[in-house]
Amino acid sequence: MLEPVKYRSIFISDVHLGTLDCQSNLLLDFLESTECESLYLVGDIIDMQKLTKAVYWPKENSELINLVFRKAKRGTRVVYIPGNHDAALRNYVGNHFNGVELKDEDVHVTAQGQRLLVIHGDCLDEVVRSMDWLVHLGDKLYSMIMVMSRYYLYVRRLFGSSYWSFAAFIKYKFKVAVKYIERFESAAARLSLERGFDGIVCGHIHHPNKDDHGEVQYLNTGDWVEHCTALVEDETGQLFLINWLEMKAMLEREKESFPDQRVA
Ligand SMILES: [Mn+2]
Repeated sequence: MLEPVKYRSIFISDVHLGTLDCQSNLLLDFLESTECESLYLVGDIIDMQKLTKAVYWPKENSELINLVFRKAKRGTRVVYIPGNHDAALRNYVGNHFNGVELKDEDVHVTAQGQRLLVIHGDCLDEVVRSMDWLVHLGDKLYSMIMVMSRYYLYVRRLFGSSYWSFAAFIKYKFKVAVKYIERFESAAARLSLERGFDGIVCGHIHHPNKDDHGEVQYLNTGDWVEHCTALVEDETGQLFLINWLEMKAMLEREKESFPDQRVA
C-alpha cells in the first residue's frame, strides 16, 4: 500500500452507486489512497432513481459509505450536495448524518482565497433544455438509422448512394453533444459570474473539465462511471483535475523507481 496522498480538498460527483456501471471499487481505492481536509460529494452519489427499480449493491458500495463516515469521524469535513439522482436527500438539507453535512450548495474558499460556488448542476438544465429535443431527436434518429442500415443496400439501390451518409450522421451527433456541453459550461460560468464567485465547481454532465471563462473558472469533477476523475486542491490552493487510473499508474511507477523513500 502506498502512503496516502494529501490534499487540502477533494471534489467528486456522479458516482451512481447502485448501478452496474458504477466504478465503486476504483473510487474506494482512490479514497483509501488519499487524505484531505474537505471532501465534497457533489451529487448523484447514490443513484436512488435506479435503486427504486432494481437493487444492485456490491459490498464495495457499503465499504465506500463506511469509509466516508470514517473520514468524517477522523476530522475530514464532508459535505454532501444531493443531485437529481439522489434528490430524495434534498429533504434533509441542513442536517448532519454521522458528521456528513447535507447542503443544497456550498462555497469553498481555496488556500489562495478564490471563492468557488459548489453545486451539482442540474439546476442549469432549464437553461440548457432547449438543446434537449435536439439530443433526443438525435437518439431517435440514431436508432432509426441503425434499423435502416440493415436495409442499407436496398435503400441505396432505391435512392442512390448519396441518399444519406452514416459518417455524416455520427459527425452531426457529435456536434450536438459538443454544443450541449458548451452550453452547460457557459451557463455555469454565467451563474458563477452573476453571483459574484471566482469560479464554479459542478458535476452532472459526466464531462470532466477545468477551463477559464473570462473572469471565472469552470470546474467539472467528471464522474465514476466512465472517467474516474476528481477535482483536487493542493496545500497551496492550486486546483487539478485528476484521473485516478492514470495517477495510480504514475504513483506505482514512482514507487518502483524510489522504493526506499516510501518505506516508513
Ligand atoms: Mn445529475
